[in-house]
Amino acid sequence: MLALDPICSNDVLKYLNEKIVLLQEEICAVKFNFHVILPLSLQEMSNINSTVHSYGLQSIADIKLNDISSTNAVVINHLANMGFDAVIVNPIIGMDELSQVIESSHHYNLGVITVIYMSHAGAREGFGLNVVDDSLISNPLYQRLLQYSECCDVDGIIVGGTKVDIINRISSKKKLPIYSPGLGVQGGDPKTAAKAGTDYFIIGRSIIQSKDSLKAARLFRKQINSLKQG
Ligand code: BMP
Repeated sequence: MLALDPICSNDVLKYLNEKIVLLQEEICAVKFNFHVILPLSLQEMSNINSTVHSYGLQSIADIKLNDISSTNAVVINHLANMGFDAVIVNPIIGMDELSQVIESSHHYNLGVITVIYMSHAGAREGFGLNVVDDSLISNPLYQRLLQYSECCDVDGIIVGGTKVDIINRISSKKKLPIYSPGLGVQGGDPKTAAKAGTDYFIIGRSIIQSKDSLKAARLFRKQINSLKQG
C-alpha cells in the first residue's frame, strides 16, 4: 500500500496523479494522510480517487478519526462523497463510538482500519501504557484497543512494522489483517515484519522519495511476494 505523502507544496494534484499512474501496477492501494486531504476540495479529492479506482486500486483516508459519534458520522459522509474505500480510526474512542463509526462507514461500503500500535519510538508512551480496568486488571493499552477492534469487527488493524514483538504477539492469535507502516525510512524491515505476521505493507518515502520510484516499488513488491510464497 503506497503512503502517498507529497514532499512538494506546488501542484500537489499533478504530483499525486503522476505517482499513482507510475506506480499503479506495483501497489494494491493508496493511503492519503490528513495533511494531503485537508487543502483539497471535494471535487479535487474525488478526481484523485477516480484515478485510483480506474487502476483497480483502493483508496484509504488516513485521518485517524477520533471523535464523538455525531461528528464522526459527518466526517464519514464527506469521505464517502470523496470516493474513499476505507478510513483509519483511533479506537481510543471506545466500543460504543467505534461500533457507530463502523455502522456509518459500512453503510457507505467504507472499511474501517484501527490504529493499535504506532511505528514511532514514542508510541510506547501511549499505546504501550499499562491501563487498569474497573476490575483492577492491568493490561497494555494496545491490547485493550485490539480487544475493542475485534469485538466491534473492524476490517483491519495498524501495527507499526518497527514493533515486531507486538506484531508477533498479536499475530499468534490473530483475527484481523495487520497493516504495517514504518518500513524502510523509519527502520522497519518488510522481511522481519512479514515473518512476524504483517499482511499489508504501508510504504511511503522509501518509494516516492527514491530517485527511481518505480524501481524501488518493484523491489519492495518482489521482496514481499517472495516472502509470502516462501
Ligand atoms: P513512510 O514509509 O514514508 O515512513 O510513511 C509511513 C506512512 O504511514 C505515513 O503516511 C505515516 O503518517 C503513516 N503512519 C506511520 O508512519 N506510523 C504509524 O504508526 C501510523 C501511520 O499511519
